[in-house]
Amino acid sequence: MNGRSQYLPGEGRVVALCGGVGGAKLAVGLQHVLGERLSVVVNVADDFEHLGLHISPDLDTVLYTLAGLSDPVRGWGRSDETWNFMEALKQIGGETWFLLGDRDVAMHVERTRRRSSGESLTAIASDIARRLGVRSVVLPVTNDKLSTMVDSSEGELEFQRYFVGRRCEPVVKQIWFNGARNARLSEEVLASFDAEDLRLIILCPSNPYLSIDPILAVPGMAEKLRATSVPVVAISPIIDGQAIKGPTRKIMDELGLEPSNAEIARHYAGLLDGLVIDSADAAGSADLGVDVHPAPTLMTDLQSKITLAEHALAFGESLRAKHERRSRPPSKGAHHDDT
Ligand code: FO1
Repeated sequence: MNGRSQYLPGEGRVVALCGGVGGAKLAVGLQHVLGERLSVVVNVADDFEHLGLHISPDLDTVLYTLAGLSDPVRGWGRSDETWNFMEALKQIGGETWFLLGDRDVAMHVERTRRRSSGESLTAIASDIARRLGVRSVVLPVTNDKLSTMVDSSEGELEFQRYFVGRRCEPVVKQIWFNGARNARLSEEVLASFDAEDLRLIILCPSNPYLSIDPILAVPGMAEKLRATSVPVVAISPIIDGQAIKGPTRKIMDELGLEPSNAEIARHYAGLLDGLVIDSADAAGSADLGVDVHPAPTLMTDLQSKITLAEHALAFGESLRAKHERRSRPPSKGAHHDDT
C-alpha cells in the first residue's frame, strides 16, 4: 500500500497513545502529516520526585522531540546539553544516578513551581508545548499520581530505580501501576476521544508493558478503545522477530512471552482493529486475529518517521470501511493492576 495515495490529508483528528523515545519518533512523523490535528496522549507512570523536582520523562521526551529539541543520540533530554549542574552536585556529594542536564533542569524546576502553585500537569504541558512551538496537542494521560512498579529479582523497585538506576538488569517478575485504580483520565484526554471529527486512534511502537499498559490502566481508557467508532491501529515494536527498542525483548523473555507479533496482537486483544508489522515479518503474519499491514517500521531519520506515519494513517483509512459494524471481544489483557 502506498500511504500517500490513500490517506486524505486535511480531514479529521488522530489520537496517538505514546511512551517515551520510540513512540515520540512516530509522533514526529504523525505531526509532520497532521500538525495540530494530532493529539498525543502520553504515559506519566514514569514520573517521579527527584531532588525535590517533579520529573516527567516521557512527557518531556515527547515535548522536546516534537519541538525538535531532543538529543538525537540519547533520545531523552535536550540536544546541545551541558552538565555543570550534575558536576557541581557530584562535587558536594549529591545523588547523580539520574542525569539532569543544565537546560533540562529548567523544565523540572518550572514544572515543579507551577504544580506547587496549583496548576495541573495538563495545563503546564500545554503552555510549554505552545512556547516551544509544538504544533500538536500533547496531553498527559492523567493529572493524578500514577507510578510504574517492578517486582524484580532485587525486590520491589520504583520504575526509574529499575530503568536508570539499575539499567534494567534485575529480572522482571511482574509490573504494576500504583494509583491506577483512582487515576482519572483528564478532561482534555476524554475530549480528544469524543471529538466529532476523530478519525483514527494509534498505539505508538512504545514498550507495550512499560509505556502503553500504564495508559491503558487508567480507568476508562481501555473502554474508550473498545467503544470507539473509529479504527484502533497499533504499530508493533517487533522487527525481524526481535523487539528493537530498549528492554522490550529482555522483559518479554523474563515474563515468559515470545518476542513476536503474535504476542503483541494477543497483548492488545480486544482493543485493536489493525496491527502494523515490519515488512521483514510479513511472511507468516496472516493469522494474528487482527488485520495486518506490513511497512518499514525502523525509524532512523525524519523521512522514515513520516513514511511510517503515512502507512499507519493509510491503514487506518482502509479499516474505516470494515469498521462500520464490528463487535470486539472483551480484552484478555489485565490492565488494571494496582496495590
Ligand atoms: N535515561 C537514562 O537512561 N539515564 C538517565 O540518566 C536519564 C535521565 C533523564 C532525565 C530526564 C528525562 O526526562 C529523562 C531521562 N532519562 C534517562 C530517560 C527516561 O528516564 C527513560 O527513557 C524513560 O522513563 C523510559 O521511557
